[in-house]
Amino acid sequence: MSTGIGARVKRKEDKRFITGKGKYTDDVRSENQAYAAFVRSPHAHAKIRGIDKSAALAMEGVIDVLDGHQLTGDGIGNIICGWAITSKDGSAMNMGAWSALATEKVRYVGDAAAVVIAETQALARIAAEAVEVDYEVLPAVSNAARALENGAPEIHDNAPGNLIYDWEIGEEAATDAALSEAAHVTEMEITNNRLSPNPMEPRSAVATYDAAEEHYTLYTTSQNPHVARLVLSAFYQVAPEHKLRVIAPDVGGGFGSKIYIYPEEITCLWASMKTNRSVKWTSDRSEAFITDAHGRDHISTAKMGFDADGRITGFKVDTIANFGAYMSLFSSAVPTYLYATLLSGQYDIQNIHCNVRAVYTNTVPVDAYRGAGRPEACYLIERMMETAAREMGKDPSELRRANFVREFPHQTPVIMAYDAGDFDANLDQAREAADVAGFPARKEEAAKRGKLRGLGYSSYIEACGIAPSAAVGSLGAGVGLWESAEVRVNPVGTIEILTGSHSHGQGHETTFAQIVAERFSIPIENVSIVHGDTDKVQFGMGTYGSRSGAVGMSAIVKAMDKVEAKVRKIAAHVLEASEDDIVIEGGEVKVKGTDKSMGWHEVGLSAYTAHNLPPDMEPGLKESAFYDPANFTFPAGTYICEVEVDPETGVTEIVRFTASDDFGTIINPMIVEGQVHGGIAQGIGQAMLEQVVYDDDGQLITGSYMDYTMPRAADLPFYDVHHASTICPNNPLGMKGCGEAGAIGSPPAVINAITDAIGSNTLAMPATPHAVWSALQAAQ
Ligand code: MCN
Repeated sequence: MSTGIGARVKRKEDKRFITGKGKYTDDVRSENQAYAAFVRSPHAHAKIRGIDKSAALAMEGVIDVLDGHQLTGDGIGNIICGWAITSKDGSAMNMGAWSALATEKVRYVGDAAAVVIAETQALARIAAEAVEVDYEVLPAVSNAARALENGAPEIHDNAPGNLIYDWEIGEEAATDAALSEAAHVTEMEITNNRLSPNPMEPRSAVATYDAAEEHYTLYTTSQNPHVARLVLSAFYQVAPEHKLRVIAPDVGGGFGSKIYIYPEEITCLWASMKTNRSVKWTSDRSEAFITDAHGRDHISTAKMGFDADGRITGFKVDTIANFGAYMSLFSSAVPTYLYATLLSGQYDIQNIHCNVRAVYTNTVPVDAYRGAGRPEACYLIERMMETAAREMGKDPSELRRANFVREFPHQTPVIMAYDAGDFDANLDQAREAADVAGFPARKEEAAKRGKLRGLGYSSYIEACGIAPSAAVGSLGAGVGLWESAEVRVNPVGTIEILTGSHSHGQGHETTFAQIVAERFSIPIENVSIVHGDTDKVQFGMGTYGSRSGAVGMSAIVKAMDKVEAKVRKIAAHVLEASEDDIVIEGGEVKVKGTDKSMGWHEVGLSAYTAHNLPPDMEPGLKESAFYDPANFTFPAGTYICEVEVDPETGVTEIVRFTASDDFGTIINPMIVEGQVHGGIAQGIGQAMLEQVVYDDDGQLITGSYMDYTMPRAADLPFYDVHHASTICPNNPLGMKGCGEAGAIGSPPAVINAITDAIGSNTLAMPATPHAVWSALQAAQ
């Protein structure tokens, strides 16, 4: 059975996961293990007048209680946002100081004022309750629009009016002119609900300081251990880079929330030095709700103009983005370069303008969550398209088709240059599979049963890969977004791949091995993937933005090119042939058209024995490469959702969900389908169930699964997933990312379907039964 590109190889890593043998951060137990518990603010906004540690310190087994003044006093730097955004007036963004432990003020419920280090986790938690923080409670604000109003409580001194930046993209005057001349203008106010990421494994950190070596080791639930090490040393001065090893072992999901460097890791590292103990902290679910970066939370108004033929003439958007109490690592890029640059959707729109105001509120920091900016853009465009079609009395799929980009490369007015795609093919395939032609009959039949049936489309495009480095650098990114790989062929011919990507559910140990096994014609069992350890892997930018396929695997291909070149030289020398005549197939390295050959393992052995190598060749067979892509990749597709609503209760069932995606070359269709399923599940969660709710004073109402509704199997339909691919011209495998597409494309399809069913367009996410029922009542 083939295990190469296109094969549905079962995930190699699943043996250890499904037998309970995965090794996660919380499984790490160091000698001398102590435990951290944070003293978290119950107030959304308060001054710290003082901290009384005496009762906690008096408890037997409490090692120390540390506070923010001690942390900053030891020179630990503030947490930073790594992407500089410049406001339209040329001013720099207003980044408020964020100390891992608060010093003067706490700014959200959950902000840590101190940490207890104790012999057991239970004791640390009990002692944290005994730490008395004297708070002077201040007025708070949780809603981003309200935070911009005159007189709203100000959260950071250097951010007047709570404004972080006021940024724009596109031509405003030209867009206004296009809208004023339009035959039809669709206007909407659209909110994108705030979400909590909820990976299966909560965050955790185990920090160990070795005083003799002046060296730190950090096990952490990270999607990008090298970036963590870089930021921890370069910006937070926790330890010099060469004295800090960061290991992200098995990580049970992240969805973006484990990209960032949080206060807890910084504090554990510093506390391990202070106490000379190994310090472990593991979040529980309640703590995750008040500390893991949230996602989305946009309030937008949008206008889309059309000519008499239904061609879009202009698109204008004004967005307020809630950033929470502090600027997290990538937060500034999310509602700007990952959002507004995608506002052209799949459509040829000549005039686009988008204004974004980023705002502080007394809530958990907001950053990238599966899709990061692109779901917000897609939701806006695709709700507008469906609404415009209804207003103009056009078929929603035909309105989309009338505006599709058909020539590539296509330069949008908002930076992105789409490289390849066939949007008609995805729409056709989805319509066919969803049996759109049979929908009227199904609707009629449902009506006989007293049910309202609706159908909604979403034709999404997204950008992943987030590169090239020079381009993102010019837009304000603090890091390059290339990837690295090392291919180590061992003397016996087995291969280890050291990659800077990090797998936390995406199946890299399988897909990465597939391309190597195919290239060198060896069994997939003979390839292992090494990732997640700064002492083992050369460097890496990690996994987010669905970049590991398009960027991480491209680095592997580049390194394999170098290995192959050396293999050819060795084989040509040993077999006395020309390099051009060497072929690698069937586990052998052969001379084309002859019976001369060497086993793959013999080439490996020759490279290491070095008894008979070409003159001047270095022994060994391992090569590394850094790959910096020429462009983003642009996955795209059409999703069609069909729902049935019970008008008596508002209960909505998704009866059919059809996807047609374009992910370029597909390495493993089974893994890709799994990614699409997971993404759609999260998109349906956003559309119908999930929402982080704060009250006006910044108290979190949805602090547990009693109030925050995660989708369960019974809430989800069977997915009908198809592919109609175009090859990405900008990477050697022709791949486009698939990890976020489902979460990006699905929410508007669901809401478009429900609003179609109930005949009312005033429905916001999440479309709970109560929301749907209320919208129905209002429409009657
Ligand atoms: N793949 C493929 N063919 C393609 C594209 C991808 O076979 N044309 C394979 C890749 O080789 C990889 C997987 O599909 O095994 C996902 O690849 P890619 O789209 O490059 O995404 P990444 O590996 O970079 O993963 C990141 C992406 C993101 S940004 C989020 S958020 C997300 C997601 O992946 N978080 C996840 N999927 C997740 N899945 C799990 N289980 N857990 C998470 O936290």
